[in-house]
Amino acid sequence: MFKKVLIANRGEIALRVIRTCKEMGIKTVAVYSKADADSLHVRFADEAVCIGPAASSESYLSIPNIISAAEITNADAIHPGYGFLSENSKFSRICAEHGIKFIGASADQIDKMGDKATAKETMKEAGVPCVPGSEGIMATFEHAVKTAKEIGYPVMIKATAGGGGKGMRAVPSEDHLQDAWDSARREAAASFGNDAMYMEKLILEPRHIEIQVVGDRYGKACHLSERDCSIQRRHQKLVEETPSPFMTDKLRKKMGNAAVKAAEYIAYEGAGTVEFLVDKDRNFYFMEMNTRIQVEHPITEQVVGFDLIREQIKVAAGEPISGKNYFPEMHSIEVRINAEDAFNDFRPCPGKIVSFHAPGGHGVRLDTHCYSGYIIPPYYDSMIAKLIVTARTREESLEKLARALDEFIIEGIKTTIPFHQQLLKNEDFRKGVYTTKFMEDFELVHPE
Ligand code: MV4
Repeated sequence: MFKKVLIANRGEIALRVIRTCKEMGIKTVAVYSKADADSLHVRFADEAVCIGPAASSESYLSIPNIISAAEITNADAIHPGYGFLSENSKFSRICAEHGIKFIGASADQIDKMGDKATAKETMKEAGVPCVPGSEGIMATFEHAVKTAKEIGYPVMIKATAGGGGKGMRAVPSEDHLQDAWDSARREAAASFGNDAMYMEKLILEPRHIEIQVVGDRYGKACHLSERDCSIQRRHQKLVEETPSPFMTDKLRKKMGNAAVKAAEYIAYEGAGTVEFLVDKDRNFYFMEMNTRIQVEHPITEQVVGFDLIREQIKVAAGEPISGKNYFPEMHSIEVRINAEDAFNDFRPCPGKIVSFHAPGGHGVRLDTHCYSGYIIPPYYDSMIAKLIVTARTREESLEKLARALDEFIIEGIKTTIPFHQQLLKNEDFRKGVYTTKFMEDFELVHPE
């Protein structure tokens, strides 16, 4: 087992990893930017190294600075958390070259899944259901016209370097194809320096349902059931829950088996997530595979009863997995509390938290790095807490969530708590009837 793990991240996930390391008797090293000197991850780690100025590009994204910090402190592994360098194949490779275990996917696996057209072709080979579409990249506009004719409109063109919605266009008919093609390529070139495109049949009003998987270095993988992440706004998830209100036992088995097949086909090592689109008839299609621990992992931990960070560390250290799949026995829901003004287009609101009181009680978990007096810096993302509630049924979870949101006090900045309180009153949400289109139609009432 590792003796010392460096956490190449900040905020709640850095704290989350430190907590598990402590429980496992592993020493921890925090890294921090000048803007994060007063952060709790710095305080709770055994050692802390300043790795640069506030800008992420010169601190949390600086590979030389982080590798130096690991070498100076003699860390034998690095946990990258989510975001930042967690899916950076160059970083994974450099860690390996320095004899530091990267607690995440290998460089090859990151590259394979990071290029979406390659990922899709790989999954087709593995026998995982995929949306009908082009075979790999379309080199020319003429090729796109021909492919769209074959699969039938509406279609979607997607940047192979994309993900998170950038370089992606829904195309209702042929007369829109030229504009969509030009603008998607321009956006992809500007965002990723890669304008290669592939095409799929457009799935109307899909649900986003993902399967958590864990694989070991002996080629074995298992799944830990699903998370429904359909409540999103501009590709930012707002709420996640498990089980999905749309799930059936039969579909869970099918999707779980497909996700395990996906992971085993690429000999996936570590914790990963296979994302699917699910249509109204419960057909499911591979969308992307995330080769990192995700923000919403706690709801899975709550319903299957184990610590996913511990699993990541164990498989990274070479332990085999049990090979058993896990099915939820409880219901868990997470809401992301962001420092944003929900009534002003979710505009970020960094600043000082004057007063902070965390909700608690039975079935309530709060993953956060915030406290009274903490100043949220403007340089990083605006998520400040994850409120996770768990109960025997969805109805009880919703009751608990309303109660926990009511006792959550954050003063000094605007947060998305009022948004979540209104969401909980929405009839469709309460019934569990929602798709990825939900937020487009949701009308927030401005408080007077
Ligand atoms: C789609 C789709 C409909 N049909 N693909 C959005 C992010 C990127 N990872 C894939 N996405 C989508 N791909 C086909 N063939 C609809 C979306 C989509 C979406 C997916 C999941 C969650 C929210 C979404 C919001 C808009 C569009």
